[in-house]
Amino acid sequence: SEQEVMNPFAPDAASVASSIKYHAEFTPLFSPEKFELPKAFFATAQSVRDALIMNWNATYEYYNRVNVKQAYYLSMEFLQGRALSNAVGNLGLNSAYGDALKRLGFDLESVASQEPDPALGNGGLGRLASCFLDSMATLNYPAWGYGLRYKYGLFKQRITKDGQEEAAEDWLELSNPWEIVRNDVSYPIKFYGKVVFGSDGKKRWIGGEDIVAVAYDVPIPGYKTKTTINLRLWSTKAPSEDFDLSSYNSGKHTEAAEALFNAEKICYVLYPGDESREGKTLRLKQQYTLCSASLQDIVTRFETRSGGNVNWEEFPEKVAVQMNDTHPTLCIPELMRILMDLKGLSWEDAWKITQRTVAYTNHTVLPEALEKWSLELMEKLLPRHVEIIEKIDEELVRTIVYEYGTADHDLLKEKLKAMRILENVELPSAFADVIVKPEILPVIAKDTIDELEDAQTGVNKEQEEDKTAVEEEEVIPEPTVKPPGMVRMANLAVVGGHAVNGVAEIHSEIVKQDVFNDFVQLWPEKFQNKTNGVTPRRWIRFCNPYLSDIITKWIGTEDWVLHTEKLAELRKFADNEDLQSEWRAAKKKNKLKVVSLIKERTGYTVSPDAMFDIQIKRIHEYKRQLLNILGIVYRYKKMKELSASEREKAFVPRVCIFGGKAFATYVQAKRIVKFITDVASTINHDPEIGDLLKVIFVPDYNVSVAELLIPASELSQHISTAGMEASGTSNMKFSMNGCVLIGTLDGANVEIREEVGEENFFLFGAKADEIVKLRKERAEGKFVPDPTFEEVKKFVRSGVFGSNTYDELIGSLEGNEGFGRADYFLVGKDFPSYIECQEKVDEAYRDQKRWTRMSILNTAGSFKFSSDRTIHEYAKDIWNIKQVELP
Ligand code: DL6
Repeated sequence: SEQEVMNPFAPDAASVASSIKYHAEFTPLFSPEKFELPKAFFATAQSVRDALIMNWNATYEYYNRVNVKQAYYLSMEFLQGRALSNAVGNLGLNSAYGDALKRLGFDLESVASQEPDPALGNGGLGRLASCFLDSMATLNYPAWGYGLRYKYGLFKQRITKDGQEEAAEDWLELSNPWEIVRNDVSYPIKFYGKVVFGSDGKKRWIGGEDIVAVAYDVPIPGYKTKTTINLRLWSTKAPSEDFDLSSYNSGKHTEAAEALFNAEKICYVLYPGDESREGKTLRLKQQYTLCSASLQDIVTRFETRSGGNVNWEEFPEKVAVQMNDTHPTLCIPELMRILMDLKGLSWEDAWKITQRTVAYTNHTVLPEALEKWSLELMEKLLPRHVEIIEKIDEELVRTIVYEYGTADHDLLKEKLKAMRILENVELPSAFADVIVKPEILPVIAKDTIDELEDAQTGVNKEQEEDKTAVEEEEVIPEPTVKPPGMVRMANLAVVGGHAVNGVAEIHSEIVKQDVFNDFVQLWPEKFQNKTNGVTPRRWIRFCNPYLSDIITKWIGTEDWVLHTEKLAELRKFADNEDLQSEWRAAKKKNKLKVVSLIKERTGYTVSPDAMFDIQIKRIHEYKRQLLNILGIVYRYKKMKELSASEREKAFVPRVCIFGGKAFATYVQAKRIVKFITDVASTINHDPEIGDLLKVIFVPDYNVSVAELLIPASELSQHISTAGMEASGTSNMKFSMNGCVLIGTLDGANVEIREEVGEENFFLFGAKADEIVKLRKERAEGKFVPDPTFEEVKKFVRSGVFGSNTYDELIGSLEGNEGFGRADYFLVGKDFPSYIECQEKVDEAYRDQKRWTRMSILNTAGSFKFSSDRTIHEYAKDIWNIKQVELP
């Protein structure tokens, strides 16, 4: 390949083959007599890792030597996907490895398909983190990722006659060839215990439960660069002395190992069920482990790089910490604790340093997803951190009162209610100090003074007054249950960081106008937009080699992989018949691969000549898989009403493909999965319909499945209720791969449509600024459903998909008693415009020239959505780090 020609040090096939054979023999993991595919994968991966280790060490040494400012991306999720093809591709060693494996009797693709797909993430947020790592390495930014090494990834999904079933995903079963355990990099992590004053008058957190976090490093190679950065994942274990040998010897084997299990279980699973108190405690332990281990590591590196000359004020000039959502927000009190309690800094200095170091990305506006922790639980588990959070809250209250003290009482109350970090917690008693200094606060609202005084004395005047009234009237009041105190992590993240960003333009606007509007008024300069992106290496170059070759041929260079703006050059060939027929041929080859995947995973045979219409993402009501499947049901009903010849004339043949996991305890999402599979089994077995319509639910959707489906897609669905999808990233991947999108004006759809052109995007549905009004109308019974919607619901209830009448599912669209909010996601409202839009899709697809042009213009217009662009923006606007190329 072009790259191998450029790289005179690239090993040849013979030396690669001998390195693979060496590993098969000397680091085998399998018995010696056989050399089959699984062993070939491990030996190949180990051989690639050898090549990475040199660059990895060189990168680390260089950063140390020049003491660069480094960014650290902290995330509870990294959805890495398979690493072999990506590493071989980034190193430019495809032909060397391809040929070497051929000599050994294998082919690279089958060997690569042996790799377990590490699912240390849930969906878009984790996959974004992994795309970012690829871009950081590729662009030579000094940056690392920090996460947790979960023993079990996101569950394995099985589809049975009852719907989704979950099973443990033991991705480490055969070991992980990419990771290196650093036994010399471990940190103590403490839980519980108490806070005392040391003899020096400083606070000390003592006692409690101690565990150890150990570093497992994974190399992240950049594309066409030596830079290989690090993803450090923490695993937890008990200190070795915690194994109780005497209990063990006395036959109490389980008790003897209890401490070991308690420590190890912290990193067992991604997203442990957190309905129970135990589940919540475990999740909080996970979050704290990530923050504490990573910050201890970062601080140690800063000290080492400073030599004997540590100047803490320089910390933010050497370190940037990005918190991926609120999950790592404990970074803020943890950095404060380390700086004050362990390094002896004052509160003021520690606070300045912390704020300048840390930044926060918001990934959702769904109120139920904005994390809150019980204050009581946090106080038990992390007593010192709660003290620090209380003080941050107190300082925030001071700022709010100062800012709004002269305004009307209600406004001040509202601000305190919306902005405080602590919820349902009385105002800090220290406020009395402020109150008695009217020169600081010109006028303070009377209510606030009352509240502040009450907080001090523990008496509430209104209650006192009420009590008197009650006594007079001799009415016994209902006992009121005080809501529990909570810690609002998003508010803490906004207050403690120097930057807050949303992930698409429309989302960042909603963040500013709505979710954090009160904070925007105080600190407008903190708020930014960083539209997400995806790596063009994994998401076109490697997953779609057929299309990549065509792009390279027509643009005349492979540079577009690094400079995606070159994709725009395809625009001028959009109507060229030669390009069009090559383009269609590539799509067809990718579709054929999916035909095999579908056969293998579901047993169904589908036609590669039908339109491939795909919706793959987590199953969630706001993403509206229900709208898609009801649209399919409607289509099916219309087909059944026609004669065979009319049917064929009226409809474009389609294979409608779904993929995605429903969170194990999300009942409604699981109902949707069940409904899709029920509809599929009726339609797919209907002999009258044949290839005109097939519905496929691909089980166990993951990154590797996406890498097959996206290149084969022709239409993809991004149909969330407007305002609810922060960005979406699969929309970007589809568009890059020449897929036309049908969608609402939501998340990154808005920007994609702008870039690819309105005529190359199928738009429907209500707009974000109409949603509140529409919901209100819906709730007040003013909504008149379209007859098509009534018709489709009636059809579902008629028993055509089995005996189930789907009362809960269809009921949720109607707000019947017991079925929750009336169609909160506005499926009924958007249904007619969705159906109409789907008719336009059919019409466009019938004209293959027009469709291919739309497809080419999607790829050409997708260049903005490279994560390289996003990472340049973070580096410049938030992290203030510079590209450093290795000598
Ligand atoms: O920013 C990455 C990704 C967005 O593309 C999705 O729109 C958004 O839903 C997702 N957010 C989360 C956060 N948790 N929740 N819910 O996964 O982030």
